[in-house]
Amino acid sequence: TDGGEVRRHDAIIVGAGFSGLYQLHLLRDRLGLSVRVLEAAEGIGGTWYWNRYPGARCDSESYYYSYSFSRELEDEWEWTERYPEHGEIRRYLDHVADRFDLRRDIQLDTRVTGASYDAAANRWTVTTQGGEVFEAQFLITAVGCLSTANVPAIPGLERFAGEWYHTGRWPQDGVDFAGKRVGLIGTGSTGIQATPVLAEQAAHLTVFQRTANYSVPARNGPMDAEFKAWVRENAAELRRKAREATNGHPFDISDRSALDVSPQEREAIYEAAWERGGLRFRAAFRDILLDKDANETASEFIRAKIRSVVKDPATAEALTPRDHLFATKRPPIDTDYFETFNRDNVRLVDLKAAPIEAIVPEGVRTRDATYPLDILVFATGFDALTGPLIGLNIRGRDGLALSEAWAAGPRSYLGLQTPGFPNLFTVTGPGSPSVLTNMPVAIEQHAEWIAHCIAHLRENGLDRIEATPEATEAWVAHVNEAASATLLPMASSSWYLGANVPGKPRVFMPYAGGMARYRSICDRVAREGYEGFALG
Ligand code: NA7
Repeated sequence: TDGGEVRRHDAIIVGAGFSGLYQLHLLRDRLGLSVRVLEAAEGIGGTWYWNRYPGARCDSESYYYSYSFSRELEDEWEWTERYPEHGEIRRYLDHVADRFDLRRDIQLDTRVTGASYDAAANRWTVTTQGGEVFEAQFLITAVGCLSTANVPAIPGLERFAGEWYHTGRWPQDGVDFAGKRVGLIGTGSTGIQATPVLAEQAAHLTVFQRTANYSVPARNGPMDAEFKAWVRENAAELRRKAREATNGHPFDISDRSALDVSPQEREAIYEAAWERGGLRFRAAFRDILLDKDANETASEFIRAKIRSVVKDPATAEALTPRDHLFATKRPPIDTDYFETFNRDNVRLVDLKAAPIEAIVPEGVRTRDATYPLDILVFATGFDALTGPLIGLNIRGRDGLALSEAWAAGPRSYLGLQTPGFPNLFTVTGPGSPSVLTNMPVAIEQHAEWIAHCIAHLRENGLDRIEATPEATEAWVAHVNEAASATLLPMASSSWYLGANVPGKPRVFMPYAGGMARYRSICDRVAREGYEGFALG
């Protein structure tokens, strides 16, 4: 503030999405701490505040992409569709904020620009764009994993005469595509969700594809009365399954190998999985992400589906993924994605055949053509996991910058703490299973672990917790080993590896050992007096 006033709290939480809301509730209402949440956006919702592009919805199913900590909350909220749309998720989070009276401790429109640790005082000083200064013993980042937009540096963008948008920073009031020639760059989960909706809304859509992708039908639809009743009856069991699952989803993964069945049986199993749709397609066999030959059967099944849906053979061929195996990059799910390329007003441009050279005032120029456009949409992803954290300009002991500590890739203990940064907790940080999991399950586990940890410190008259370098080295090695036990590191261009951002170190960032295993490791660490952490 102008008067140089410093606001003091026990804890500062950065971000008011799924993580920040629950962390506030736990620290304030269960532990009785003084807490302030600082949020850059003008509303609650975190990632879901910004992702409002046409077709934006969650790939986890609504009845388990939600909090499980309050039975009453669960009972009073009704989802309308199998997969929640962005607006419905925001309404849910707004409801949570009201219901638990969270808003009075959340400061919106407040972008954190720096945070530094003073060892003598054992305090974090947090500064904001508006010039405010906060001090707290604990700093908790709840900034999401896919929240720093990646807009590729294509020459000429500043001279584009039309409008352009990144999907992860979508205007609050939406964009009017009626009558427009629209270009979409990117065919990850986002581009694949947006394509069919843009094709409906725009006069013409050009999809610029660098890498063809696999996608499985979501089979979205309304939650009918029968399904709602089934969810209510089985709520406790579904939550238990989600908590105990390797990926935070309450469905069973088959215990059969794709290679142990006859080709006919395999085809029938994949057909049934294709009909059920969504992320559970992967559950058809246990070894799709573990064995290359097993995976190839799933990859080939989807390639055949693409050929059977897309009528123009050249377009079908260009849409057929060959550079990576199914689900080694985050697998999209869709509503009529491949079907959309049968429309008269949709064109696919294969950038492997002719890369983008520049953006020109009238549109996008590739090596062999110029495509005139009124609106350009970047569905080009995010500086995942580390981007939002490094963007906070965090400095720990002796002025050590997080960007320096992580110069060769993120190094955390359990994804929760980094040596040199005492009392800093990173919810769903790199090294945690977050992005490989149904996110709310990972978030609840992290927020609860952090709350227990802070309670432990206070009960024992301790002020400080910091990951040791040795435990961190061991965890980084374990994260690598867990990834290597799967096919995931094989997709050399995935954002799991940081490969989508030029100059970013190539390190497999999430923990691929499974949510259940991760949870038991975290529980054991806590039980054994916070093994691997120095307490003081
Ligand atoms: P992704 O999955 O990172 O996808 C980004 C897409 O944009 C992908 O197809 C990229 O092609 C493409 N891309 C990125 N940069 C360029 C340039 N310079 N030129 C052309 N094409 C480019 O991001 P999403 O937003 O779809 O999904 C992120 C996560 O959000 C998703 O996994 C869910 O967890 C939710 P590439 O494959 O790199 O060749």
